[in-house]
Amino acid sequence: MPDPAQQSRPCYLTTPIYYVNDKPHIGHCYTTLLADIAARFQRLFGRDVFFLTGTDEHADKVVTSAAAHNLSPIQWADRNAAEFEAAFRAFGCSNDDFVRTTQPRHIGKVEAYIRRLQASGDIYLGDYEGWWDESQEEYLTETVAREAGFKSPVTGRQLVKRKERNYFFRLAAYEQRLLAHIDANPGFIRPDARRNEIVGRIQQGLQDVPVSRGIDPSNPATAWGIRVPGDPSHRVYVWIDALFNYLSIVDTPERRKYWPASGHLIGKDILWFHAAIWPALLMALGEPLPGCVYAHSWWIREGRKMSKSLGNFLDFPTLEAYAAAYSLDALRWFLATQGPIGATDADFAHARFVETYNADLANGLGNAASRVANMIAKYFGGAAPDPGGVTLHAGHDWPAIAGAAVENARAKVESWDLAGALLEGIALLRRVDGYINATEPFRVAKDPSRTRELGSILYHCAEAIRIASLILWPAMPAKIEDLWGRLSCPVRVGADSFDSLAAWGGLRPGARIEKGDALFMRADTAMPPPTPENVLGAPS
Ligand code: ME8
Repeated sequence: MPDPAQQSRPCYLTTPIYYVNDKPHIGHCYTTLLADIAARFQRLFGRDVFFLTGTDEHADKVVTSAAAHNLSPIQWADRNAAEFEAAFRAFGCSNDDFVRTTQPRHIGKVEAYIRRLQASGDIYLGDYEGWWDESQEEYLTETVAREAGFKSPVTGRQLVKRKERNYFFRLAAYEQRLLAHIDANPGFIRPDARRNEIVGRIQQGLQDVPVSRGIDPSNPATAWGIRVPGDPSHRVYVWIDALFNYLSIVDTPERRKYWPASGHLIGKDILWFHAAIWPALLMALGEPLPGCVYAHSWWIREGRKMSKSLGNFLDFPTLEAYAAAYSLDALRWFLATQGPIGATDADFAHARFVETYNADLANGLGNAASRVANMIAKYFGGAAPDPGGVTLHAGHDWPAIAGAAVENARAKVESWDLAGALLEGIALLRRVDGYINATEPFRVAKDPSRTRELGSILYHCAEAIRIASLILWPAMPAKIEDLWGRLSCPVRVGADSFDSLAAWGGLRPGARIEKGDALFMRADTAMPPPTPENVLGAPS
């Protein structure tokens, strides 16, 4: 059972805020989708959820790409932030707010945090010389730079030696407290492999980090950012500005209850900022720390790393083509269950997509739902039969089987195994298939003296499908809400108690069970991958 104290606390989930110099692609959609699924699970479980995503707008590369498009940075940011918002909406993401770091509500808070840190002495003015990674806009320590051959560990670009007068954050002072926190809270950095990486790096020793950039009055491009309070010749370094979004947006009287965040979902590229610098900043501000920083791995494509130089990023129009051809929920399902949620990368290969689609959705969920609805239509005129009066078949104690699936799913959500939680729903449907094969209701139907037994078998199937559907809903809300309509058991997420929804026996005997169209048509494995150009010819 989940911890009741934890369950009654509000739940706050975040994604990285994305740079607006880029267009949305599979990476952005994936992290936001995972957060959406976690948020939907928690709402279903009855928690008060706040789910935040947004855009990071004060980067130097935003100034550069705006200029290349003959736009001012804010015009360029407006245009691309709108694209991110639209993409996440099209992806069915249920975020409660969308932060942009150029919004006054964020800027005012960042200024206040910096002032507090200046007053406490955690931020001070000093000189810095170090290895600058231009592509990531970050300084690397001498050790890290040397180990990486003086090239960016992320992009491979040559590092440059740079010296500047800057404001610094006393990161070094937090070394022991950070290690103690990570040690005392094993779930703070996940998965485990990522925690070990961070602990190793902190143990190598921490240096204070620059948190501002100088403004060159002769170069207006250097003025893009939030001014350091009390010193108009400096702006807040984009990473510090960006990290503060997690706090600034809930730092209001109505939303304070959401802090500290339950989970920051991110990609592994930005773990250091989230698992070392951010918690140290929070310690310096006297704020409680988030429950978990979860860093997933990479999507690759057809076995190859995706990169801008290879030009093979799975972009949003291609994802839309998949959604148009196979349904949005099928795409969400594939990304959520076959993605790089753990410590290893995952391949977006078209053949793998079709295989998963057919196995889990067309032959799994779709087939189980239509088989059972068809038999209820044929033998019981479309009304849910009566469950009672028949001994359950050996090995098929349905209330126990369904109850275990629900509890396993709930425990997996709590330990951030979202893919594992969703797959509990599919495993339950496979049990339904196995039960149909074992009990052969189509044969039982031939013997009029066995009608009660037939009704009991089909009731148990339909009820197990209903319970499986609860576990599948966070990934496939539209298809599952359609299914709930067909089973005459609509769910008011958040308002209905999850325990009663998931309890065996929720399906009312006599309820109308509609056949409807196939939820998922079987896909032809020979069809080429959908693209924005060919999508009209794709299956279904
Ligand atoms: O880093 N596979 O923004 P960003 C999976 N603004 N996920 C991927 C991916 C891939 N191949 N490529 C990118 C920034 N991502 C900062 C963050 S937060 C305070 C500031 C995802 O636009 C992944 O979540 O470069 C990664 O962390 C994020 O995109 C980086 O987005």
